[in-house]
Amino acid sequence: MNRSEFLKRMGLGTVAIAAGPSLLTSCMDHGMGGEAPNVVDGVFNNPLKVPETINGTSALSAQGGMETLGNGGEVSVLGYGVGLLGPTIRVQKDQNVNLNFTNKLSEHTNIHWHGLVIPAAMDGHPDHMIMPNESFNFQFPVIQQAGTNWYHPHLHGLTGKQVTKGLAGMFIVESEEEKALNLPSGAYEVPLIIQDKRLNSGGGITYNPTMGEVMTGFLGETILVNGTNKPFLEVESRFYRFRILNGSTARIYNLALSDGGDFYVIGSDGGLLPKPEIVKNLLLSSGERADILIDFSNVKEGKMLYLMNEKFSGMGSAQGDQSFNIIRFNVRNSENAEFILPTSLIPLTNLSGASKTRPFKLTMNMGQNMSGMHQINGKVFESDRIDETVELRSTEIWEFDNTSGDEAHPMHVHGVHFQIVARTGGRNTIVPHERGWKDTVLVAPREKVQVIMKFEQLGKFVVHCHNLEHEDDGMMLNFKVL
Ligand SMILES: [Cu+2]
Repeated sequence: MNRSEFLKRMGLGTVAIAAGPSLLTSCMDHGMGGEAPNVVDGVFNNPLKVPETINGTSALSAQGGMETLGNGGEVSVLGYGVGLLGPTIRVQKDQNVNLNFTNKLSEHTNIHWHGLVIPAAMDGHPDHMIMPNESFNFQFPVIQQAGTNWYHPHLHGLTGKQVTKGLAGMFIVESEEEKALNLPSGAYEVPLIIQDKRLNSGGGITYNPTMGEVMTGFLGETILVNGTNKPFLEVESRFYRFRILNGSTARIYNLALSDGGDFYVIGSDGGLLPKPEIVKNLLLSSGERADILIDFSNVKEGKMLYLMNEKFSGMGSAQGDQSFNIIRFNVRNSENAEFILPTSLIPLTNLSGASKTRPFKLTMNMGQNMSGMHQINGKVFESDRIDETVELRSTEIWEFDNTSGDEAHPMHVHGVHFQIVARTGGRNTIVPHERGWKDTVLVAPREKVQVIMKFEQLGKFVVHCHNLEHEDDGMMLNFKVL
C-alpha cells in the first residue's frame, strides 16, 4: 500500500499530513492499515450447531471450554456453557429474570443485556466488574415487546477480546401478541449468530488488533454461524424464521440469498416491525439483529441455496469488497400446511415531542500516543465522567454525525429503544429493517443519523460504537438519566 492509499484507508487526510512524515512512517512501520484478510471459501458440510435453550431463572457461568473450529482439532475457547458462545435464553414478556452468574475466568468480566431496557444496576456498565470466582445475581423484569436480543461482556478495553474468544449468546423475548401471528416456531425458528474469526494454524481464535485494525476493525477470514465453520442446515420446503445476530466485532454483512430471491424482514433490534418488508438484501452491522422469514417452498430439492454476503461499498474501504457464502440450506421437499404471511405484525407507536436535539460528533483523531483515536464530541471514554444528563421520561432526538471519512460506526445506546427519524448524507435513506424499534444504528462515513427516544430508566448508561475495536479504543460516553 502506498502512502496515499494508506491515508485514504485511514480516512485521515489532512490530520496525518499535518502530523508530518515521521508519525506516518511510524504508523506504517507498526503495521497500521494492514489489508483485511479474504474470507476463505470451502465446502459447507458441517451441521449447524444450535445453542441449547434455557429459561430466565437459571444459572450461567463464563468459562473456558473446548471447541473444534478449524482443521486442527479441539482448541480452547470461552463461552457461557461447554464450548463457544452460550445458551439461548428464552423468556416471556412481563417475566422476571433471575439469573445467577458466576465468573469462572481468570480475569474480570460482566454481562450487558444488549437490547433489554432494564435498570442501570443490571445493565452491565463497564463500572460493573465481576471478579474471578465471584458471582452476581442478575434480576430484572422484562417489560418490552417480543424480540431478538443478546448478551455479552461489556468492559472498557476488553469487550472485543472476550466477545471474540466466545462470550456471547442470544436472549429471546416472546409474547402473546407475537404467538397470535402464528409465525414459524419450534424446529422452524432458528437462531443464527454470525461472527468472523481469525483462526491460527491450530484452529484457535486469535485476537491481536494492530493500530490499523483498531481503525479498520479486526476482520477474520473464517465466518462462523453459531460457532460452526462452513455450516449447512437441512430445511423443509416451507417458511422458516431466522433470528440473525451480527455478533462480529467489526464486520458488516450485506445478507442475500444466493439465488437472488426475496426474503421477508419481520423484526429488527427492538422486536417485530409494523409489517413484513420484502427485500433482496439486508445490511447488518455489529450488534444489530434481523428477524427474517425465508420461503423454501418453491426451491427444488437438491438445489444449493446459501445465505451469503453480497459485495457492497460505502462502509469504508476495509469492508464489503468480497462476496462469500455464510450458510448452506439443503432443501428437502415436504408436504406442509400452507403458511400465510401476516399483512401486519406489531403496530409501532411513533414517538414525537422531543424536548431537545443532542449532537454526537463521531471523529477519528490521530492523537499523540496512538490510543484513544476514536472519539465522540472530542472525548474518549472515562468511566467516572458523566458526559450528558437527561431527564427521566423526557423524549430527545440524538444526532450521530460521522465525520471520519473511511469508518462506519454502528452506534448503540443503552437503556432505551429508539426510532430512526432521518439519515442524511451517504445512503440518505432509512432502510426497511430500520422501520421499527432499534438500539443500534449503522452510521456510514459522512452520514448523519437522527434517532428519537424516551428515557424510562434512571441511572448511568453508555452510548458507544459497536465496532468493538472502536469501543475499546474509547468511542463511548456516559449519560445519566436523572
Ligand atoms: Cu466505530
